Amino acid sequence: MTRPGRLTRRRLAASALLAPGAAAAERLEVPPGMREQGAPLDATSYGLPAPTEQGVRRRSRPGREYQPILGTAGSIVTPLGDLDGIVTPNGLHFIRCHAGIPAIAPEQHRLLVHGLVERPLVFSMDQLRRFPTVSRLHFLECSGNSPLYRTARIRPDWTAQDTHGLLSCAEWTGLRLADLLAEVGVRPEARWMLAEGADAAGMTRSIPVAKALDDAMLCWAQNGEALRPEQGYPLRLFLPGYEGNTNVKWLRRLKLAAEPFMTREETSRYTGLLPDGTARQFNFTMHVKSVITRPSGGQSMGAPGFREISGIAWSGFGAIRRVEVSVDGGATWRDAALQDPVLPKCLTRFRLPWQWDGQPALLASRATDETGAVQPSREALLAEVGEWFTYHYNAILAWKVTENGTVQLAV
Ligand SMILES: Nc1nc2c(c(=O)[nH]1)N[C@H]1C(S)=C(S)[C@@H](COP(=O)(O)O)O[C@H]1N2
Ligand SMILES: [Mo]
Repeated sequence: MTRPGRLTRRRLAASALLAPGAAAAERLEVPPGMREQGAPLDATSYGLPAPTEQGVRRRSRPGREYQPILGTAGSIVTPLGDLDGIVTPNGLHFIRCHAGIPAIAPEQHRLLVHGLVERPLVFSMDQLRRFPTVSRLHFLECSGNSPLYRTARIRPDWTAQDTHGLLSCAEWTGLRLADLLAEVGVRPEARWMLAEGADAAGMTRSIPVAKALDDAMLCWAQNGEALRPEQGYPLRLFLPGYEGNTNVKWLRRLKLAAEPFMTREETSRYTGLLPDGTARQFNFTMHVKSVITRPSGGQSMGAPGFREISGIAWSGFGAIRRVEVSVDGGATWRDAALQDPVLPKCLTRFRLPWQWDGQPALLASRATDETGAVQPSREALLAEVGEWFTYHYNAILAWKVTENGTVQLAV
């Protein structure tokens, strides 16, 4: 197996980092400093990005015109093309809601655990916080991310926010669901667990008990602070690697049972129709996937010269092992360097140095996870699931760099 390359000093030195003449054109002078005092410190502020960065925002999904305000059922997406590293700032985490964002007072919130358990119990937030706590970095992806199965509505001006923005990554903090289930005593016949939210959506999903006892968490914090209201404040179920929908927000009830509950969200929704007329149900785990975020749709290249191609890769089945990058539409591939940390069920940042000669190029990335699963081509994915499948699109995506330096979606 080829090891991913490292960005060594020698490789960097060998490439001309700047467009010729960039520094020499200006006189070498110390850039001017401020002569006046800066803005005073607001001692009780909650910080905001620099005014010139405030265009980096979530927005509605493509398809129709972008809308400033959505109804209570909708999604808004993360600006992946503007972000660095792997962590999504809380104010930019994507949002998917089926009945708006409920306002829940934490001191009144309760979690009921019942069904096939020895001791049905109700927990307050204070009681939940007395369990041992864990923090883990994980991605969260809506299984409806990347609406690219049917080409009719796809437009070349879509950005990475449009194609992949129902995806975020955060450090999630809470308790291990296994510890809570030990407290109530799961009966041996219990194979499934219903999770229900307190919002008006009546969001309910059946989760295998095996997952609940494995790495499931009940979270109250993301990236060091309390969950945002839109992410499920004060409590959400977090199932690493599972499709976004199963990560029930505003969690109020867990019920253990022998059989799955066959709720709306796992029958008429979140199933996939296969070519033979059967449906793929309980398609929980998000498949291996990647996208180049820089350069990506809507960005412009500027003058020819050195560019770092950079993007993110992830898999719900474990850690990313390898990311290959092509600049010629898949004719040839090179191993990208994987930026530490490379964690299971988490975004991994990859990077590849590239000398752009000013000619048209077709940039694509292909991820492999630790199970050996390789991200499929669009043709291979469609051949497997057919043209009427809806969720879990994970095919390789290409960005077209044009001669005048614009970057467009090429699918
Ligand atoms: N109670 C409740 N939980 C929910 C939802 C919801 O509408 N209500 N939406 C689900 C869907 S479809 C997704 S993709 C994720 C999105 O999580 P986020 O809004 O924190 O990004 O939450 C899931 N959990
Ligand atoms: Mo979703």
